[in-house]
Amino acid sequence: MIKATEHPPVLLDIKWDIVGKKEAFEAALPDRAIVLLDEARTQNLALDDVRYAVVWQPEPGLFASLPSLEVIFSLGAGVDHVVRDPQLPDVPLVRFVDSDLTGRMVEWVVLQVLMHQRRQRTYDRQQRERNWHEVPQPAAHQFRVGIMGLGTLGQACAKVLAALGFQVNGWARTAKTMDGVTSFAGQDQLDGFLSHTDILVNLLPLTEDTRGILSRPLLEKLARNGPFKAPVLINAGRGGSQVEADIVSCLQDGTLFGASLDVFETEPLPKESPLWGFDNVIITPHMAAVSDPAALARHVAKQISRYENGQPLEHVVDRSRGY
Ligand code: NDP
Ligand code: OXD
Repeated sequence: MIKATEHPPVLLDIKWDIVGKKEAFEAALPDRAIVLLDEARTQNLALDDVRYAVVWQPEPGLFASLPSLEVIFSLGAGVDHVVRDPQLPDVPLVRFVDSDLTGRMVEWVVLQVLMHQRRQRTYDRQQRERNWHEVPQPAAHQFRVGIMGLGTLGQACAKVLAALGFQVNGWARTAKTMDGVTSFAGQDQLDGFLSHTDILVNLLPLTEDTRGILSRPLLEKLARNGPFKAPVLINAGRGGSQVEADIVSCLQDGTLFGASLDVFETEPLPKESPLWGFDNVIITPHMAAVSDPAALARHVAKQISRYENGQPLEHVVDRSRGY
């Protein structure tokens, strides 16, 4: 039986890295039962009175088995893993927006930009070879960083990169006004944005419009007159936006100078992927910005409190746009 409390229980369907998550939710929501889906299944608990579910990659059809569901919370900023359910009920879907997550993404993106700009991979190799050799070092202001997706995360990265002296451009569906950042918007301005980009950072959500967008035709439109004479691709958005066969061939034929990839078409990245083998490709295991359990639990508790007190929920996904 689910522990009886005055308040409806919260269901956690978090498949990976469960450590500490249930405890964090119990601390943030001390007056209600926190139920893990796996526990509910093994103990045959009825989920009829679950009104809130916090999910990561829920199995299709899960929501249809929760008759009292009122709000869905995504464990992450992205919601592609939720909206793909054909039986998704018509209830608000709240994504995770939080300064902790944003800060982590800024760290990862800035680190990757600097790793390429400062030629760190070359120095790593030279260190292994005990080789004392300085390579040409263009300054930040000589690079044009183009950020695709100028939302919560893209804007935060843009600010820090601009403060470091990079020329920063951003592309989104709608135009933005940001100090020190040139805004490009919509399909009409995509080619202009790409032709002014030496380092491309993808922070787009995965939707039907952005699936497969990082393909050879797009990569060939990036600038080839920057400091490295070929562009760098950095992707922390979603693997579904990249066509990995194209990225591999662009790395092989010099269309791309290098890449940093945190997300992949298939995760974990299969051992046989050629992407593992490039000197100037940095691979990380979808960890650019992990959701801190305590920050996530505080966010969910705050939104439940707003909802139950008649205030509007924040960070609700626009289902027609898919993000
Ligand atoms: P936001 O919703 O705040 O921003 C999305 C941005 O993408 C907006 O600027 C939006 O434009 C733009 N956009 C969406 N669709 C299009 C399109 N078709 N054409 C042009 N621009 C488009 O999302 P966040 O910044 O919070 O997060 C972005 C993504 O980052 C997440 O969806 C997730 O996939 C990924 N992510 C990855 C993590 C990791 O660890 N690797 C961690 C967290 C997030 P507009 O502003 O005009 O609406
Ligand atoms: C997210 C992620 O969407 O971690 O937050 O990928």
